Amino acid sequence: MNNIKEAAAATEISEAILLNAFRLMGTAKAMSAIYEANSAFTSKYVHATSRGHEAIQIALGLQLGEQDFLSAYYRDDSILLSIGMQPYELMLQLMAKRDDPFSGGRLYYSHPSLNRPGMPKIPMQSSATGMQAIPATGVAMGIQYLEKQGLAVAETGNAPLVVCSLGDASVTEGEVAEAFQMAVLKKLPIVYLVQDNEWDISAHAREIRAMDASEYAEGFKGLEVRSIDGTDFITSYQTVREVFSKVRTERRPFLIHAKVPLLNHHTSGVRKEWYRDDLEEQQKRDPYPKFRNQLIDFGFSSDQLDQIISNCDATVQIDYNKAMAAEDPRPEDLYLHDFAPTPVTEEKGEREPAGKEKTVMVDCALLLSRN
Ligand SMILES: Cc1ncc(C[n+]2csc(CCOP(=O)(O)OP(=O)(O)O)c2C)c(N)n1
Ligand SMILES: [Mg+2]
Repeated sequence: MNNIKEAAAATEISEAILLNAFRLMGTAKAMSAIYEANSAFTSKYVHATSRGHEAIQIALGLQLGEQDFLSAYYRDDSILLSIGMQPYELMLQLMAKRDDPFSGGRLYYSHPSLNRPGMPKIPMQSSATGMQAIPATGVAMGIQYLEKQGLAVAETGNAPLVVCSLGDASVTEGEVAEAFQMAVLKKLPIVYLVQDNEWDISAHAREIRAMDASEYAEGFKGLEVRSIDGTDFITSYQTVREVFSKVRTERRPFLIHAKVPLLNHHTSGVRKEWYRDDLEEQQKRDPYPKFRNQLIDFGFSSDQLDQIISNCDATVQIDYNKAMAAEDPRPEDLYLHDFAPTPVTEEKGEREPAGKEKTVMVDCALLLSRN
């Protein structure tokens, strides 16, 4: 690749990032394909993949830093790959293996929790949809508290943010409304990423909601929205770059509404053919050929891209075999990782408001009801 075209340069996304994103997209696609090809084995372990959602997920994952916090949901395996997790590591969780880095083989695929240097921090994720919204918003409130108290001083322009990733259907939940409310009230440094594939397992958007996430967000004054084609890597990367930069400097919430197709089964527990009549139409929106064509237009050669894809396929096959052979949890592991030790064992610092007498919350409530 010597003469990358002006069109590519105009995106202000480097060649290295474009090719890395393509490699990640090829990896996610190869993982989905190998799980499907071995479904008699893999479907014993409930899992969902990001097939169809890869472009927005990779665009976002590549721009998270180690200062950030991520609440990813079960469909976010491309986000996990793009923060640097290896296919082998994700497969360890798929197959409930002992060395699964997220949960030691206890939780389903793509249920991450991570505190690893160089990567965003991931609080443990629930399988219950939408339940990440309030804790993730709480993390953003924690960041704001540390900044207000002068307990955390961030590098200018690179202050931490929280990403809370949600499916379109989960946004209809009350939990999510509460989280949005607090984010706009307190102007928290959080980005809600809503991946809108129009499906809520087998219920279509027209059966479960009267509006989409961007229309809904209009009711939350101060929640700025970007509604985009989440299958377009370039648009997705540029939107995430702009939004992250604003949140890192202006410290206020955003919502990115990314429209995507769902190209795989909802999870391994159901078959899309049973209830969907939009498969052909959604297939046309596959982000992978779209990105490949863009790269060809930019001047990358098809040989170079094909080479990347065959490396992805080979790596994924090797990792799959390695994960199959990895050790299962041992019975005694049941007693490990109950609670993480906390460094905070006593109260220090100034309570708010300063100088006031300490009062237990229940006493405050009793006092109120008496008066
Ligand atoms: C609180 C809760 N209700 C219902 C379910 C069952 N459930 C699992 S996934 C899902 C659909 C979620 O759709 P969406 O949020 O759009 O995400 P998608 O799977 O389409 O990416 C439902 C209803 C659940 N896990 N948790
Ligand atoms: Mg959905």
